[in-house]
Amino acid sequence: MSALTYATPAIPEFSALDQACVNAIRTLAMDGVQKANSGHPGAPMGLAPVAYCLWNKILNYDPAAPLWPNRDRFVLSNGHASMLIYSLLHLAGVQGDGQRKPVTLEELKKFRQLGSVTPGHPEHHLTSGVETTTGPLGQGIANAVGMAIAQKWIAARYSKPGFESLFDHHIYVICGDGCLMEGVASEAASLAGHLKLGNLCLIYDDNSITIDGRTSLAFTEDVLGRFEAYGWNVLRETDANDLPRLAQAIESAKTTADRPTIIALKSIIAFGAPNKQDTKEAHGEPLGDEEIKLAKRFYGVPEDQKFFVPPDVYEHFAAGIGKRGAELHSAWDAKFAEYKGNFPDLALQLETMEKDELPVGWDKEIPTFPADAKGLATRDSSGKVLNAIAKNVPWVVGGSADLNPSTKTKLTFDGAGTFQSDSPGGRNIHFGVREHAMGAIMNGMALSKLRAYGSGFLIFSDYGRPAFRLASLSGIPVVYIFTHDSIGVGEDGPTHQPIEQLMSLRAIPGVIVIRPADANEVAEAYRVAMTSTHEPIVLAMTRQALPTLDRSKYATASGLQKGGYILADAPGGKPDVILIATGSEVTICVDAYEKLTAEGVKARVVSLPSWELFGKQSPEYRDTVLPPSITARVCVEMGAAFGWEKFAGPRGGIHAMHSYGESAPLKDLLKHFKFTVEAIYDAAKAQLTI
Ligand SMILES: Cc1ncc(C[n+]2csc(CCOP(=O)(O)OP(=O)(O)O)c2C)c(N)n1
Ligand SMILES: [Mg+2]
Repeated sequence: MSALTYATPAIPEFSALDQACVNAIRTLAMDGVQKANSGHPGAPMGLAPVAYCLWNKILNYDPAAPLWPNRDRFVLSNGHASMLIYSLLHLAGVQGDGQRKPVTLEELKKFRQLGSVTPGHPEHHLTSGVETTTGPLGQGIANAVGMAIAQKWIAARYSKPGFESLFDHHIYVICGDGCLMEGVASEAASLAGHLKLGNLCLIYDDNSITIDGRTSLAFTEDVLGRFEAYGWNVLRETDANDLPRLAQAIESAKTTADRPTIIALKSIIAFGAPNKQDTKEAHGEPLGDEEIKLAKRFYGVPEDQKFFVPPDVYEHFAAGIGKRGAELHSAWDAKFAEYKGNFPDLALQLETMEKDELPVGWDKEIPTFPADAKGLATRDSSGKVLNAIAKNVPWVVGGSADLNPSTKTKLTFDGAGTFQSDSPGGRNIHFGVREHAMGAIMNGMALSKLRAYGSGFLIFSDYGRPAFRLASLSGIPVVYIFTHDSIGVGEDGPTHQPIEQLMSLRAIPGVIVIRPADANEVAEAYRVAMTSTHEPIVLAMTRQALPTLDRSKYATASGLQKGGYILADAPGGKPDVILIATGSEVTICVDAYEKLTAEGVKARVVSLPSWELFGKQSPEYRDTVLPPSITARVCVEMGAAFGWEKFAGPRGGIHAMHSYGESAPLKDLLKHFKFTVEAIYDAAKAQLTI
């Protein structure tokens, strides 16, 4: 298992100055945590040598241009060691990128303070050079797998003979025991092994300690054996302070192209702090002034200076990663200009992708669906619209967690292909039954500029929720297509019938949930999804067929763009009662409306496919759709009632689910749970008598 010798071409040389750089990382971390009076000093101290080696000797990264597309990616999956990445970003001189600010010495002193770019855990949207938001353990590993997939995909699609160097970056991740205990990491590592992602290198801080104490308390399996079984290249390193050896190990990982590599590093938490090293006390709390002095004495650096960086340390980083990165970047620019001359269309695609824009004509094939009483399931119209868009947006790449035939998300046009190790340009990804990793991998793909989508049953969105939350927090526009969106699932029964899922997704700040009522609302929902640049989108689709509404009779589906709109109205726009619904319940309301109207009752139907989009409209618009003076209302959704009070108001009724579903044919369920035209009609009439 362990590779004892490495055959690498050039082993970097190391000097006392290199050691000074390592110590600067350590002391900045100790001082930052101490000043904040909170945080984790131990991991950065143990990991400083390997992180230093990687950054200053190996990483192809231009600190002056943190968004350079072919940069090597660095992910700190054990985000609690955030002072490690902040110190590296600072010492390497990583600049702001136009949107996000750099980590200055002042920012290091503001570690964990309001408004700083050095929050408790690294946040992608705040800090220049932070490739992904980490902290919830395990996520970073799965993000990195997504980045590795993206690199392979972009290289396969865009590389041309003689231009391989434009697309050859690597993905490096540091993680700890905690990350490797988490299921999401196992899911992602399993897929990475299957896909033979040789561009991925995981450095495992195998320090045998977590917050509760030794890993012997709860983590005793053969971790590396597991990775071998996944098909990874496994290297074991025992001396976390042997700089040349660490560099060799990383170089060896880099040259192993046929599978991902894990380097297990036996490090010592809080190395150098005499009373705290190798103890759980090095975790989650500052070392204390006295212990910091002792550690600084051990490292041979000034004991009484805080946030001290010897000037030649900055210079050494500039001469290492700085010089290397600048040279590589300018060579890349020249090469890309040549590429652009030879392949202008491909270059334009890459530039459009980098800018988070869409190609001209991206929506030209989105269909309009004719009125049809029988209609089709929104999962089916979704599949058609997705394909129509993906055909014209070459970097739409995604798949499902083993439910392609059900979610209808397969890209079926010529040349779409399947992403596998021998076909890395394929656009259909088989994530396997791994919803959590799918979400986190999608985040990594999107951070590398692919328009990533993933799909499954709405009920299993629960399995991916931590990744959705991080997508939203960090502003990543991934698209989830969740089908089987209600008890309308039918015979599969309550284990497969979502109840609280819609509401719980709506509860994640920043996520836009859209539940279209018919095929034309589906088309509009995809327009919203594709033009989102910073918000994750959830599309909730039915398994069962829904009529395609006659838009010459009812309002046009473009109203979806506003989240909610008047679909059918009372004469003169003066209703006495409003029926409000989403998705499959909209047609039930339309039928109830027709019945009420035939009797002379003045009713209105509001289709409310997206609470979040509706919430973004002006109060005037919202009041036009739902006038506060009209308190007779019936809200209808085959999901949890929780939350609907917002639209029902103090007097309105809520027609929703108050229990789990049942296993039965759809028509029996609709009757049993009273999602019928008659029941809604009755509820509306009852409202008029209150
Ligand atoms: C999903 C998740 N659960 C719990 C935590 C809280 N937490 C932060 S660090 C940590 C222990 C991590 O141990 P390890 O990865 O070995 O880091 P080390 O102690 O070696 O630095 C825990 C449980 C978290 N950040 N994420
Ligand atoms: Mg540990």
